Amino acid sequence: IELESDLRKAIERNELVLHYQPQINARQDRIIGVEALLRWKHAEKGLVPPGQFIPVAEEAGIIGEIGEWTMREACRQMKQWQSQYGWRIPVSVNLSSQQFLDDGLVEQVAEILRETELDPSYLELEITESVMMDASRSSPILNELTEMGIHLSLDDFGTGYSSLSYLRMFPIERLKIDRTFIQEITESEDDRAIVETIISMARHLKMNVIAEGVETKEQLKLLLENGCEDIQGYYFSKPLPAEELETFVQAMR
Ligand code: G
Ligand code: G
Ligand code: NA
Ligand code: MN
Repeated sequence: IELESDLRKAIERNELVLHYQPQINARQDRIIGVEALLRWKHAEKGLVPPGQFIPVAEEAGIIGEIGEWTMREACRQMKQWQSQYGWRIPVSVNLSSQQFLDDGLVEQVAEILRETELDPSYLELEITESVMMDASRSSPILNELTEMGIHLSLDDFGTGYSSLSYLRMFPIERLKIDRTFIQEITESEDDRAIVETIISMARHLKMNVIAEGVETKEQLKLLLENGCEDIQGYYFSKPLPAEELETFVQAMR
């Protein structure tokens, strides 16, 4: 309850910040995007992890407001990087499935893009399988977003309960293999089989695929051998404050 009332004030108190985790094409050693990840710098409690406060925000019905702030800030920051450094990489923003229940998500995204002057092709929205399960609601929204020129990826892929047939029904361009499958990929034959199957399926469906939570050289090697070149994980970098991401990107080029 305390967390909830504090969270309501977090935006106006400027306590929310975004960190950015690089996404790397490991074959070309090139940065292909960044994922914006929300952080809350609570005045007394210090850094509160999103795993703790996002569920609170969802239950309290304020995830919409927080999500709007996040999207605006990510777009503003990416536009600034483009103007200042000429970066040409997209930013990925996580969407809570609750943000689909509010009317006006499409208009909100359009408004933010107009306001920040970010080209829609530099925005990727990450949805989860739960969004696709409410197909009659989500389908038109996802189609409209795609028609605006925004990209869609499916986050935490493999952990939900959705049917694979949804992959054909929705304009999803990229699968993000959940890090729980990557974690033991070198020890567990089962996990390796699952990951190989996801990569192969993505290829056949002409979708992009990225592995999340890659931490070791051995994991990276296995993924490359199986044709997954796009990598997000501590092996390359943890999520970084904006300034540190600038240093990271300059060092890579
Ligand atoms: O960055 P970290 O591993 O601490 O994130 C924990 C969880 O919080 C992840 O599941 C991530 O998707 C979620 N998360 C982080 N930032 C956002 C955000 O801006 N919006 C939503 N809906 N979830 C987020
Ligand atoms: O649910 P989602 O995929 O949005 O969550 C991304 C979260 O995963 C981020 O909070 C980020 O901090 C975390 N993460 C990213 N890379 C790694 C990694 O290599 N190992 C672990 N344990 N967590 C990671
Ligand atoms: Na994500
Ligand atoms: Mn994920």
